[in-house]
Amino acid sequence: MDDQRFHEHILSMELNGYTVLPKVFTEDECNKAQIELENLDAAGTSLECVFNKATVFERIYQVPHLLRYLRYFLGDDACLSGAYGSIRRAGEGDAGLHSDGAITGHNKIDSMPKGDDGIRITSHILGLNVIICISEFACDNGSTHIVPGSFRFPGLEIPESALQAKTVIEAPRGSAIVFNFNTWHGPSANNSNSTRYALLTPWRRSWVRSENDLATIVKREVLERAGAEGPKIFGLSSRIPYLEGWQWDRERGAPKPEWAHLER
Ligand SMILES: O=C(O)CCC(=O)C(=O)O
Ligand SMILES: [Fe+2]
Repeated sequence: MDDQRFHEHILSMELNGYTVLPKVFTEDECNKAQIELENLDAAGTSLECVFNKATVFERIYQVPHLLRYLRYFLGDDACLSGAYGSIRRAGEGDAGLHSDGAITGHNKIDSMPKGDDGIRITSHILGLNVIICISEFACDNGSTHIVPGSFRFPGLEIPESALQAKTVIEAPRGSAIVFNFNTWHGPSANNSNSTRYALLTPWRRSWVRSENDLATIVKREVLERAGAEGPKIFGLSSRIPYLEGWQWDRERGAPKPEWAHLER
């Protein structure tokens, strides 16, 4: 992606709280991902942490223009926070709107001190959600709907009047919808005859609590294939030491070799 296009996508995030990045997955990767999602579903396997479940899902953190974009807003050590497969079958309904972070922290009622007066943190982008469209997202097949600009709303409830501004995002197969996790969004009704396939891959600043402790969950061979970027992406290099600081290798997120016997 050239610099001009890149900066157009930056502006779109700043103004609207979302953008659609093209060509994140190829046609071939979409075909493979769709088959793998159906296989997992047929086997009754959960669709969480999919990077551990088929190599095509490792692409979610390997696409240079996507990574550049995420790091522009979240920092060079931005972390993957979760990785879910999504299958929305024909006839599934409109799931309404929400903003993310209500379970992990910044938009969780229990975590909001009285002193904040019900005002959530909207001044900076603390997390981005990335929905990789394994199917085309059309206006009638359960695509993500969103209220543009709603990441600025200060409260934990969306104002009633804003609901009229809800729009369905249309996005080509292989593209990624990237949005500020404070933006109000949700899956719309699938009124088509086909299934909507997607990968839901939220990212966070390294010091914001993730949805899963991926540093612990990621399989060793998956981490190895992620190469030099792996420890940042899976949050090893931002891990809280479980030993004293002098015993800890911060970059690897593990005890120093002489304390390897204390590895948990
Ligand atoms: O499936 C969708 O369209 C929305 C998913 C969503 O809300 C999320 O990933 O946080
Ligand atoms: Fe969401």
